[in-house]
Amino acid sequence: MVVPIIETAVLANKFRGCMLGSLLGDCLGSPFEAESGPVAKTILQKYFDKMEDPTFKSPVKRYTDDTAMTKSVAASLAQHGAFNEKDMAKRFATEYFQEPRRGYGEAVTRVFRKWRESKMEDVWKPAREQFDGQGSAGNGSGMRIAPVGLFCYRDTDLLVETAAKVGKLTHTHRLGYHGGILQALAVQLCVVQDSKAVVDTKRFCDDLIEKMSKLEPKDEDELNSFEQEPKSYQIQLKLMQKLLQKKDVDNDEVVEVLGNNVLSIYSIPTAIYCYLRAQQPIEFIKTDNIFRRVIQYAISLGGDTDTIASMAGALAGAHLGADSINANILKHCEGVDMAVSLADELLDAVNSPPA
Ligand code: F2R
Ligand code: MG
Ligand code: MG
Repeated sequence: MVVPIIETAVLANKFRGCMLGSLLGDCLGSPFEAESGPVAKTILQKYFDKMEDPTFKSPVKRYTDDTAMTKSVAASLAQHGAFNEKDMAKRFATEYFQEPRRGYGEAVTRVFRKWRESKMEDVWKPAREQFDGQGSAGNGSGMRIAPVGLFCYRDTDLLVETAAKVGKLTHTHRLGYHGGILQALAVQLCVVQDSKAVVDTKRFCDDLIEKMSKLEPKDEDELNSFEQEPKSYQIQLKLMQKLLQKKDVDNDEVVEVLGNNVLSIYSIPTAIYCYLRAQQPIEFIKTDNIFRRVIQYAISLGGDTDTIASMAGALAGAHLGADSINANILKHCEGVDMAVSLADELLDAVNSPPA
């Protein structure tokens, strides 16, 4: 991919947009996480209208594990100027033991405990032992990966390598860490996308399909070798392209085709779809603000709402920049200053790599 030269101010706006998008999706989506069935569209419309109303007051919406882990990835990359497995693992564990009630996945906390018990002797081992040696295929790999897409936006090979390592610290199932790579690649595409230009959704998907084809097994048998989840990201991306071409796709169909649960394969392509679909008006979402539309649409699908909205929000923010976010919404979310600082620190690290 030929990376265009992006003005520093534009890039800073995109980095902040991405980190804020990830945070806002998490904070605004978490009250609806795991609700059975899709979220009522009228309730959601009122929820967002109120958040945008400058006179509306409500307790600050707390972020969850998605942001706690994103924070660690960003801080570690910014401080070391490169991936450092022990430092990142330590940050994940420290965050968890300080605030265990941020809604972490059930299995991933075993990794944190094993790191602590073994004093980080082998940081890779606990993840390999998850799910009887299968490894986790949860979307924890994708929910925290946005900083890698930012940090490596100029170098696709480094991005793939770094996202794989960040993922494999906790998620060694192919569909787990490949999902993280896919989301990081999508963030990269959004960073280099002109914020004023209309997104070519077909090209966006084709680009991701081509990159994933270099990583995913070629052999059908190997693709189907996992007992439970035989799909590939290339298949999901092709299904997404079909959905994007169709008129009047309702939420049930999106969930049926792409999924909305905690597994990477059934949520990371869904988040990318939400970002792409919401570039155009959506009948039940009354707003002209594309950033809001992406997050509101992602939450409307139900299921793993904090994580799908967080990943979709990271893409929207990386594309449109922090300027596109309504300042009143920001006031309702915990961690806004932290997200902005981390975005700035990441950009400094990108601009001044270690000698
Ligand atoms: N945990 C949650 N939500 C639960 C409800 C939270 C509630 N609001 C509260 O506060 O109490 N959300 C968070 O978890 C997801 C990310 O999870 P992660 O980091 O991937 O963790 P884990 O434990 O590795 O995987 C999650 C689940 O996926 C299934 N799974 C994974 N690999 C599997 C495999 N190989 N075979 C079968 N199942 C597998 C398991 O059910 C895991 O528990 C995000 O939604 C985040 O927001
Ligand atoms: Mg969460
Ligand atoms: Mg979640």
